[in-house]
Amino acid sequence: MSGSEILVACLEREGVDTIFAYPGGASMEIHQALTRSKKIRTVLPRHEQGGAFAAEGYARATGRAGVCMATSGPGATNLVTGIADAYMDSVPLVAITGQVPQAMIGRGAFQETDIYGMTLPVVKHSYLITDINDIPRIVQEAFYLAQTGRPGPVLIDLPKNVQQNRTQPVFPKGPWFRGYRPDPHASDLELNEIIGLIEKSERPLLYIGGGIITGNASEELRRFVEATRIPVTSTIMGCGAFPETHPLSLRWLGMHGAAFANWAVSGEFEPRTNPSEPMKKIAHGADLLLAFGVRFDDRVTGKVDKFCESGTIVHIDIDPSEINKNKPANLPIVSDIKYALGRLAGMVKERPIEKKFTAWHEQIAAWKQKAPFGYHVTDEVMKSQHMRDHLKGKESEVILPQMVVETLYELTQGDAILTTGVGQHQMWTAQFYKFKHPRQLLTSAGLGAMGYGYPAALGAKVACPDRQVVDIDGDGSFLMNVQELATAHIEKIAAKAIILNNQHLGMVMQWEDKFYQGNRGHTYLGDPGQRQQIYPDYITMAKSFNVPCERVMYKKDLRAAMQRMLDSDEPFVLDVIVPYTEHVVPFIPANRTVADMIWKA
Ligand SMILES: Cc1ncc(C[n+]2csc(CCOP(=O)(O)OP(=O)(O)O)c2C)c(N)n1
Ligand SMILES: [Mg+2]
Repeated sequence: MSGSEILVACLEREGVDTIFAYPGGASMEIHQALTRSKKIRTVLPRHEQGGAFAAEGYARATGRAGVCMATSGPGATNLVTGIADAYMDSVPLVAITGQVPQAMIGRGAFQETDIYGMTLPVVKHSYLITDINDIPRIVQEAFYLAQTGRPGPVLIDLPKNVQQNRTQPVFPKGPWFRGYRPDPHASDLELNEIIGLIEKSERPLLYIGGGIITGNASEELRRFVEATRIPVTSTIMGCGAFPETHPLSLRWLGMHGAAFANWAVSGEFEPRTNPSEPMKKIAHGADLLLAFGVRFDDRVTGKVDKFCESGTIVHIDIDPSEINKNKPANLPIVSDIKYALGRLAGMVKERPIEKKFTAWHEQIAAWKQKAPFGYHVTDEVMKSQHMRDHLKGKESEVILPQMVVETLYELTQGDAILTTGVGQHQMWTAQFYKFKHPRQLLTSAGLGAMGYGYPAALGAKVACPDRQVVDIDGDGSFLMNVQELATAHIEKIAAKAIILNNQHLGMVMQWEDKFYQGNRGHTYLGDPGQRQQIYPDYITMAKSFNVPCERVMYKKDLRAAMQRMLDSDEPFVLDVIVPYTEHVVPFIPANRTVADMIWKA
């Protein structure tokens, strides 16, 4: 067999059913072998970045490694953003790149790039294969590493001569690495310590993240929560790990998270406008923070030393390098979270927690009442250029972006898989859709990569063809990978896209309004000479891809148009025109505290 055929046989042995691959001189040998595979569907994205994001969408929706492939040089570098994204959000991804023949490496050969070196800081592991006999072992290791422990991206760089060499492959039994223990278990001593802390606590709170989802620990978490009555807030990565419709859910926290979740962590303070004023506490936050499968990201913590300043912190993570990285923990535990939560749930069932935390639950209920996620048509919207340009005489028909997400939530009964781009629309998606299950919100959280939404939706739809998969996107983000409409149409992947089209790079514009007196620094996406026009025209653009698209400007048309989109068994774009004047609230400015939170809608 040739090296390429061996590679494809190895992918089949790993159970790969789909690969997102864009060919070129250094990888076409592998494409030739893929044409002969009966088990693997090769999807041709229209840009390697789209392929990498699609593979990630597949992986996030299923938990199984997504696979993407590109040729050497520019093909490989086009994968880098996707690889970095998978690294930041711990997504299992196997990225395969063709490389120039070994004899040409280091000679500045045509389309030679040191992709191994270039991706070193953003991979869990990487390989440059130099011997055809290593292919079976390396592919097996790559999948094992990508999918076990804390998942992440693994790169395999395969020179063309190795693809062309021939040998009789020997497939090894199982991967084994000295020192790699992907399944650490907390001791009973440590877990008992947690139970002791809960017994002593008056205001315990769970702060959970993507680790619960990648660790498949949602069921164990629910058992633990229902046995202890400890309220739960999550990161954006953790949305759906615990049902957001559950009475003990505090939705998600952080820069644009729920005010009540942020207060529950750090306490409620008198609002201040100047960060040099002292912080005056109104109500206590958590005295015990159970940080499970989280990494104290700055978008969650704000000024990190003020984050849960007066609480005891228990931090459980599978990755020892997360412990004490951003925030010191009083009780750090390295463990698989599924094991730890399952064991904890068992322990509290045998020896129930005596505390009822009644006062704490009442405080949280009051906070929820005081500051729910909300919006209304403000004066600013009424007086905006948007109204003059598009809604003159029909002002009451204006569609706010939040309404669109709420309508989608109703029409899909909260059961769709959603992807997003990056920006305001991403935050509103997370705020106004309540996620009931893990793997329902697929979003570029850590890297914040615009252009993620639609290709990720394609990957998720390929993996879950019977689910409704909807990308809620921004006009800026959607345009960054708009070419994937071709992939959707040609491959018959019926992923839907809703563009919350505000004609602006809305999130940057929000910061301009807050911190730069509204001075626009290249954040307008429309045609300045013709502001009444919607630019670019997604209807004609989608038409050229043979993808149906409707534009919605008036509230009265929204629901029916969205239903048509949902009912379609083809890809579909819904271009919803919304005002640019909306700001995402709550908002804790970067590196500030809960006392600086703007939360009134
Ligand atoms: C690839 C990339 N480039 C730049 C940014 C910086 N950025 C963050 S949000 C944003 C605006 C996004 O605009 P849009 O997609 O229209 O979403 P909106 O905020 O308007 O909802 C920008 C430019 C980014 N996150 N990713
Ligand atoms: Mg926008």
